[in-house]
Amino acid sequence: MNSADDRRNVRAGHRNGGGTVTGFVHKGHSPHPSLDDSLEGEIRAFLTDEDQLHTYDDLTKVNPVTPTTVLKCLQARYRVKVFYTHAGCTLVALNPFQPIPDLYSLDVMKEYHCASQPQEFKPHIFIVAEEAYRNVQGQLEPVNQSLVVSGESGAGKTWTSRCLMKYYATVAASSSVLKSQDTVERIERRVLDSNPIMEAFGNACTLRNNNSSRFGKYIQLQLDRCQLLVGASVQTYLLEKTRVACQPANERNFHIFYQMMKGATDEQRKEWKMSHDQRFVWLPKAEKTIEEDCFHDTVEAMVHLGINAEKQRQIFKILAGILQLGNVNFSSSTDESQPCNLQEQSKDFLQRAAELLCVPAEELQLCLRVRTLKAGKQSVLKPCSQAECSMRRDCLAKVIYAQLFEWLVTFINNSICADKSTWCNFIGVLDVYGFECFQINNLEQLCINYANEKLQQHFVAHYLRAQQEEYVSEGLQWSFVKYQDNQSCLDLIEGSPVSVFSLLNEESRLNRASDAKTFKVRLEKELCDNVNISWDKFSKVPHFTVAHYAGKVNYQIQGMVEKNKDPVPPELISLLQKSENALLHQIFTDREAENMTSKGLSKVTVVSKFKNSLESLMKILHTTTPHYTRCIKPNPDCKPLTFKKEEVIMQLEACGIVETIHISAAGFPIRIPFKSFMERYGLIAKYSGSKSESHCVDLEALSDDMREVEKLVRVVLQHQGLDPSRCLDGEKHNSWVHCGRTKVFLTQSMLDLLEDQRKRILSQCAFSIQCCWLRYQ
Ligand code: AOV
Ligand code: MG
Repeated sequence: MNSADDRRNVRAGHRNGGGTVTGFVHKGHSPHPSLDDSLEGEIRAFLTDEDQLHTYDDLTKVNPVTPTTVLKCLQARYRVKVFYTHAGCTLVALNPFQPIPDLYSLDVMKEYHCASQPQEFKPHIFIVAEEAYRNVQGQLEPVNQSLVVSGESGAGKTWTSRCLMKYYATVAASSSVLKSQDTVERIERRVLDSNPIMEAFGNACTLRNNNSSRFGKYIQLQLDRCQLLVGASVQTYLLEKTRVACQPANERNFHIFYQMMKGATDEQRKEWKMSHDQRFVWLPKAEKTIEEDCFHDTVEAMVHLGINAEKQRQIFKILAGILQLGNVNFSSSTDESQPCNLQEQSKDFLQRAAELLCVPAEELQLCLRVRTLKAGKQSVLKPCSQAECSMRRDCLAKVIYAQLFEWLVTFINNSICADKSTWCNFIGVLDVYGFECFQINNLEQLCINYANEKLQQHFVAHYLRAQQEEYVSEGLQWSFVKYQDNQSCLDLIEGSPVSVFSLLNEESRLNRASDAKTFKVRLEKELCDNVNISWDKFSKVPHFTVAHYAGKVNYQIQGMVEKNKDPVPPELISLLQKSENALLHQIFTDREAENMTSKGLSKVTVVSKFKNSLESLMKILHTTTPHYTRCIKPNPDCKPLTFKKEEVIMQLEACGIVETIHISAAGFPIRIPFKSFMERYGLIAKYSGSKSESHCVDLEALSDDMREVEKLVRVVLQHQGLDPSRCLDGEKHNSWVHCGRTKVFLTQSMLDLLEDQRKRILSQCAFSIQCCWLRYQ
């Protein structure tokens, strides 16, 4: 593996956009390049230097920054197996689609963690991790951090989040794990073990990713005063539960079912009524071959988290019951007044499902075939059609699975969450399902893409817009970089008074037989002004097309309203409440479950619930300092080390990476209020020993005044033999520092310079005091 030296930047120069947007990272003494090196050196004729492309660690240094040059640079790096590249404030991570030996080893973690300046090392996800970790303590006050990992499906978000969690479980471990490979302490172990469980239950093989997350996740790693990891809490977002009962062509059900099928002992197989050759309708095989030998790991993780053997038995029996349910089919009834019957070959499956779910078989059958209508105090029984019966069967499976997943998340939280009194800050890691565009897209994709749209907006709002607006309000001369604002797309999806969501909710509330055509007509009529929506007039299937920031997606309207209502027949809930499986009984007797019946859900639709949960997430994100990692999927087929330009350029353009680089390259990533600036660096003016007139600043007399700050900055620059008129000028994009109205804006290089000088003065002072002391003695 590379040595530490090997990992250092090959190219001299500093990472310009490396700081955080708010707050700043303290850095120790660092040799800085001369001004001429770092400014002129960067304005190299980029395209004539093609054989050096792979050495550019930061895309902000590429010149000129265009989608093509950025693409070429990334491609050159990918070719030499360099997968991480800075893009100003963002880290770009290219998916190698094959394990890279030692890239994430303990030694590498140690190097990044122990480095006085990790930023000087080669770009790596551990730099982002370490930066956030150091930022938590903050120079001025502790700040919670968020690591936002984004990218399309299969780009590497979940992989990256796992790396981040492993990093913290190692460097912030309460024991000295850095010294030994073998164990991670209990809490760290448990936090990490939440991953395989949640992935087993919440991930599945899709056309785009063999291990696709079918839920969103925000995990907060809780740190105590000493920055040690003391616990964590997980918030999950909208599990794609439809998958349990309906898998898109060539996709699979959730991993856990396959793990059980493969990993069960003979005894378990007997208990779960699952023979080797049993075929389950809900367990389609995907074309791709997938490793599913993880049953043992999942169980082991469950044990670590405290899910005892009895609870595990209950969980697996429920899952086995769901599989049996999938093989239950109904024959069509000739007489409308009679419920349709179970198909002959389904009887055994229903019997077994009932046994595994511990509910009376007769009652289960009745629930699936007959609807109970309440008219006042009277109940009327109405037979269900064949289609209704199947819908009720699917609904039963979905509601059980979704509730089981919720229960697991709550259990995990109880097991890993630290007492509030023991932790004071957190680092949050966000890993949501990536942007998706299939041939047929449903409400699930609309929600997933909406979540990605929200994150993009957070990025744009927080970073791009905030940065530009702050320049303006602070009086910096700044030529605006145009960026794509996705507000109009969000307005289309979630806005008020009229949007796709509002119309969908209205349709759901009307409670009439859902008709795709009427919904389409309403959409067309009410949203015709929005440029982000369109319709193909000649298409036979009712659909609408949304122009997302990441591309256009066609959504099928059929079934959307019903999915949004997500009704659960109350008979099913009462049946499950009677279950003798203690776990099933418990999860359906909780108060939450009461809201699940059709009555309760008329108030809370799927999209309203999702919108609310995303809004609370956004609120949390806004209170933290964000760090963005953009995962890029270099080819659509998940082939190792294959770089398809068209695929990558689309992703770069979609996420506005070029605009980001422009702003970061030209900008001042570090901003410090005058007062804090003088408090920290005022001593430089006093002790720098420069003969320059401007250094005669009376420390006592310093106020939060721009002129004083400017004077100080001049002293620092002059002391370095640099020309202040060149470096201190907001109008020039290559200046190092600018004084705004209330804050000083700095490049990373300027911050290094200041820190460097401050440190030197402090050590000189310490030395003088020591001499005095010795003389005195
Ligand atoms: P995703 O989370 O972004 O998609 P994953 O993190 O699951 O994507 O990555 C997809 C696959 O790419 C993984 O299963 C790995 O095989 C491989 N991979 C990703 N990053 C790396 C890496 N750094 N080194 C080696 N292999 C990697 V989705 O969850 O579908 O949006 O909903
Ligand atoms: Mg994922």
